Amino acid sequence: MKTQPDRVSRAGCMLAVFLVTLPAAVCAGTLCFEAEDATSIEAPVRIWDGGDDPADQKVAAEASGGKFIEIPEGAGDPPDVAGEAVYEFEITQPGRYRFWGRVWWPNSCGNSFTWILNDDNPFVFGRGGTYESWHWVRGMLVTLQPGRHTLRVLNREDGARLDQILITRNLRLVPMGIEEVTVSIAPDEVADEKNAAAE
Ligand SMILES: [Ca+2]
Repeated sequence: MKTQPDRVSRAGCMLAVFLVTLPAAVCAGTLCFEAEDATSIEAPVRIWDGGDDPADQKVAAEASGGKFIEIPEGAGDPPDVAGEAVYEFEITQPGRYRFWGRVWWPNSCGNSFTWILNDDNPFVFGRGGTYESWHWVRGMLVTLQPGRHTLRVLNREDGARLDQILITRNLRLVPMGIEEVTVSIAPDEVADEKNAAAE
């Protein structure tokens, strides 16, 4: 597993957002976690399986943690095929939050997910025209109250890939490259282990 020694570099920052089970230091109200650390995943959404295709190996090498979630090519689209990754996180400060996702699109037929925050209406995330490279895409701008929230990333088009998710109160922040992971939201002992390593 790739080590991330830079996780500790912002340890002195103010606490603004953290996971309910294990608080983690974050800067300026920004929470960033790995897409592959989903609380739960339902097929055909899957964590990249480490295949030996050289092109996929290159994509993985440029992903944070060397992993990402994806809708496999040919998996099928809704309503015939569902599937989702679910993320649960804790907000401690009320305010306006911008959501971002670090994505890799193969083409115009695989450049979106459906994101649903709590019980909000579905948000079509993506549809950009940058293909075959990791880049950040802007998501919802929402007002959040302190407490636990759930983000669902649903299958919308096969071929789409998601590396990191970033949630921030800094509305001027534009993420660049691989962002520092502030907290692991993976369930149970996996998250505990990763968060302990990051402290
Ligand atoms: Ca990742």
